[in-house]
Amino acid sequence: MAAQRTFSIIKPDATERNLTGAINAVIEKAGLRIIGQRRIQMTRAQAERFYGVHRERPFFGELVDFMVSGPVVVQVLEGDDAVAKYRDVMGATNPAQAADGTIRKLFAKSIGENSVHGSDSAENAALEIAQFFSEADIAG
Ligand code: 3AN
Repeated sequence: MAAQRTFSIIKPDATERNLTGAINAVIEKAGLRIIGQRRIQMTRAQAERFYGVHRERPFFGELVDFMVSGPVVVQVLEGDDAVAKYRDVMGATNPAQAADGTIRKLFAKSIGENSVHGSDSAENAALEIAQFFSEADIAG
């Protein structure tokens, strides 16, 4: 199978607890390669655009506030079936329901402060990667 890319964010609850390396270790152990990575302070406009599909959801304001509350690490991951594989590695949105060994089971604080984002489809991965990376900043 050809290598696929997905987009990941290590969220403020995780950067605040100095967990970037621990999360990257789980990602790499699962066989995904980190082929692009940048630590940024997201602007409110970036967060609102990124989570635009959730604009009508009751937690939208809280979600945007959280995503701009501290630095995040945006990443491009590559590997066989990377989108589905990273969703497996992340675990369920609600850490109480996440499987043992997943990033959210290991590290997430709550359904909102759940440590990582991962794209839900290859199409969205391409759009999300393009929001934060130019090809010059990705080396596979
Ligand atoms: P996932 O990140 O697992 O794909 P989505 O796409 O349903 O989950 O939700 C996007 C983000 O919105 C989640 N990662 C989480 O931070 C936040 N979120 C989802 N559901 C809730 C909720 N009920 N209350 C607060 N925040 C939520």
